[in-house]
Amino acid sequence: MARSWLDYRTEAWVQWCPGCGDFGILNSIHKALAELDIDPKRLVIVGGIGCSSRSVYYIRGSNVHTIHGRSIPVASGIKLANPELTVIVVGGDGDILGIGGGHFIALGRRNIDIAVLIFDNAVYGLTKGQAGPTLPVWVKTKALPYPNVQGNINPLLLAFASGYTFIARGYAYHVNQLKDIVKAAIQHKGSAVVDILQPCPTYNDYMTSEWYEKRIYYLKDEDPTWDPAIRSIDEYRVKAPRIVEKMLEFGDRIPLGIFYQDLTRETLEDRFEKLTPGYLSSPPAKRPISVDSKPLVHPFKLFKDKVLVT
Ligand SMILES: Cc1ncc(C[n+]2csc(CCOP(=O)(O)OP(=O)(O)O)c2C)c(N)n1
Ligand SMILES: [Mg+2]
Repeated sequence: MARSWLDYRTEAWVQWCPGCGDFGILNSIHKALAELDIDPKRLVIVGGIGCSSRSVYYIRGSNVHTIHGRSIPVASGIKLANPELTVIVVGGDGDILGIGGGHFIALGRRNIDIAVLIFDNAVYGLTKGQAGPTLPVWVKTKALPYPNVQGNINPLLLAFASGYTFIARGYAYHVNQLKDIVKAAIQHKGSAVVDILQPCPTYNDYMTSEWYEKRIYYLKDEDPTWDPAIRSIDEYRVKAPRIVEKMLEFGDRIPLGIFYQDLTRETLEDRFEKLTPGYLSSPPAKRPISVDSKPLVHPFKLFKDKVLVT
């Protein structure tokens, strides 16, 4: 029998403030996983540190709660060790774009088949509301003693420049539309990013649900012919200027939906297969590590020449 979204919930008590956008995002992930009928045993959700990263406890899977900003390298190692797993990164704007910014860029360059879901509330929620990397300059939220003096990152353009092959934006309280975007990100073969606009009713009293709901609209509603797919370099040349124009739009109007999906680029897994044929059918996680209780790789011999073993 197909799984329902209820099957992806866990027993853990959800520790978020009333009205937090994280609830909507969590629900859309549950629903996306159910519609894709993903086996929780083959699902790995990796989170960093932050309110949003706690989602790893609220979704059934073989999940990992890592340290601040390091969810992407941990997820990359898991996916490369066993490419059959569905690997999803969850975390906040601070975790993924601030302290983890270098790793975020590296994943785009690699194009590993991982979906990154940014819970973007523009503040450091867990540590009581400091300015996050997506908070616009001169905005003064209630937790800041002075207005924000730093400029903000545009996550979509950063992803585009880094080489992500699927780039989208969703809104936390539009659960069903977000569910469809998350589903497409998981199904995409390559590095996918979804920037999810998320009100933080406790600390961000500027980007509230009213603020967002006055501004957001869907690319497809404005232009029913909108098609983010890139199937050739010629299609890229024709579509890229309009895609970048839409990515730049963030003010009185904020577009949502799938901006870009490059179907032409190979993944790192494909490149590994070219370099070492057999990698995909026999990835590291499936190789024997011992025969007759004797390890095939002896850790001391492995490190013999290194300073690690004296
Ligand atoms: C190395 C390190 N530096 C700083 C912190 C403190 N810290 C914990 S969570 C966090 C930021 C959380 O913001 P975000 O990632 O946007 O998640 P949110 O809570 O808003 O969902 C910070 C700075 C930490 N845990 N580890
Ligand atoms: Mg945040």
